[in-house]
Amino acid sequence: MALDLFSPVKLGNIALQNRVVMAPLTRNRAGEGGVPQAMNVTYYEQRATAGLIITEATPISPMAHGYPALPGIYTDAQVAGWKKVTDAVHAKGGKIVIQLWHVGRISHPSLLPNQATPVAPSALKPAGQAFTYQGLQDYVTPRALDVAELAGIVQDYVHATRCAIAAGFDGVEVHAANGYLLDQFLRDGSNQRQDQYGGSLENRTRLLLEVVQTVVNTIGADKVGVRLSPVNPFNDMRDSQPQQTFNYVAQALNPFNLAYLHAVEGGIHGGGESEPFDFATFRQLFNNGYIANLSYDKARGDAAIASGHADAVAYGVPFIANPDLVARFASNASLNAADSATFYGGTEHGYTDYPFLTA
Ligand code: 8OZ
Repeated sequence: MALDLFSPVKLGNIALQNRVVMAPLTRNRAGEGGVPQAMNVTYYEQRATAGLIITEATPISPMAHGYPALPGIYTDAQVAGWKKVTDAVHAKGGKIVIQLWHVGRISHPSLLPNQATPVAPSALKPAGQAFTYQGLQDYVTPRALDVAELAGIVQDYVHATRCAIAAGFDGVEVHAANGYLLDQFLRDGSNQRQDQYGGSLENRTRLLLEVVQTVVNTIGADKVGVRLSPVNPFNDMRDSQPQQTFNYVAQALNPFNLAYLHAVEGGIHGGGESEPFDFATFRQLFNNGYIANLSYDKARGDAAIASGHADAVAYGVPFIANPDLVARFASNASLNAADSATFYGGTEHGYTDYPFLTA
């Protein structure tokens, strides 16, 4: 029989009971100090029947923040808060990895320690506005990171990975997508450095590979995934040759023998039209597990798995509105509609109160 969304699979060391993955979803509902709170535990626990939960993007340090009410993964209190999440998911038989995040230039001084200027590969101000506690405010021109500072950022990923292990996660996903720091280094629209971290593909990929290497050394390659978004223009991103750039990145990740590569296969968050891109070739260049994401429904998810394009499929908006998405797919039930007004920030409403199927 052909494989489908309900076939179990192992991604590295992570055994999934099905291939319906919960995509990382920013929800801006963490407690004081970036500590996951009770409603966050309930939210993830409700979705534990996913084959794998990828948490919301989670800052690895105070300088990695860029939006209100994000959780973090760098203090003891945050670890204790996340431990309640992983315990609840594991008690329901689920698997959960945490997405490690540094926003780079997609931030604002009001969100950073001592009103610091956001950091980036190059001092290029992104078009658009930051979501701050004072409302939307124009992005500022970021400060180009000095080469000597990069080792400190790599160390922040190591610290966050150690915190993730202490918090009981099944692995970590390195967020290198959607216009945040690692993606800002990869794409030449945001990286105009003249040193060994800019210019050639080898140089633009260097920081990502250094991060992946140290994270792999910390937790083991079979518990590490990487997320890329080759043609997502969101956050004022562009690359002059996306296919060449990201084919190179996919191949450069092969030697690590990672658990998986996770790809956003187009543009998201209303960033505009995405460039054409051959995701079939990109996927074939990567030797290990592949999670596909972007507007898949059940039929397209099954087809992507049956054809061998993907090993698993990540669903975002459907998981916001359907905690029991797996059961609904299994019984071909209709899906709850998602309320976009409650995606970012707020209370339990639009977060933990979407109805389950009734038996
Ligand atoms: C939507 C709003 C804020 C952040 C991403 C972490 O796109 C995000 C994000 C999405 O990866």
